[in-house]
Amino acid sequence: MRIDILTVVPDLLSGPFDHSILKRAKEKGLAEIHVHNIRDYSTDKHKNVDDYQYGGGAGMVMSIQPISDCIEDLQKQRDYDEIIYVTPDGELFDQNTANQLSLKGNIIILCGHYKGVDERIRQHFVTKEISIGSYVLSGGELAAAVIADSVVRLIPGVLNDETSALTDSFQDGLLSPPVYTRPAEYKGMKVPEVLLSGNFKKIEEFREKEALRRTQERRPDLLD
Ligand code: 6GU
Repeated sequence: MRIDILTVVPDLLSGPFDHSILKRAKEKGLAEIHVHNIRDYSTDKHKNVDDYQYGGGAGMVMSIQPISDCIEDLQKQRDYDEIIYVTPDGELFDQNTANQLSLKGNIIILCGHYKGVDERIRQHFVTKEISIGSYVLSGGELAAAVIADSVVRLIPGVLNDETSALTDSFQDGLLSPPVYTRPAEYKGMKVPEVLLSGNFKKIEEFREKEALRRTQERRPDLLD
């Protein structure tokens, strides 16, 4: 899978993909992530990427020229399955969307800044608009990193057995049960007896019950 991220702040995306699971995905050749500076595509003499909005009002709008040139340049090199614009008014991102995106070959993620991008970009290029939650970030970069992380780890071969995505919270519609490691007792705090019992049927029952209890307590909306 190849992910191209378009941004005016590429520095914000230089760190997140160089560690642990995402790094391994790149090393194994399972995922490629390319970050493009939209400013490099500006034909403006000052390399501007934004301008005042028509009709007046506070806040700058990202201009159509550098973004459309960048997208068209990429499209000349390969076909894209999805051109995603990350924006607070997009559809809410969830595990289901992550699963779907992990099946794609090439995707573009466009990060907005300021008041957002010229609407014509959204109408003529963007195929999907995603928000990562009901709060406002100063730009789409952190949202793009969240999406790329959650999608890449689902690509077959990226995770090993220990980190298998199948037992993640949400993957079965439930939150994960609690986990413990050694020691069995620490300053009087004990690990639940059943987990030490070696009785795998009982252990599985405990985990299912706890996952359900947690979901009921914390995220009853997931059970609807
Ligand atoms: Cl995708 N972008 C911005 N700027 N803020 C957000 C968001 C995206 N998702 C939630 N808040």
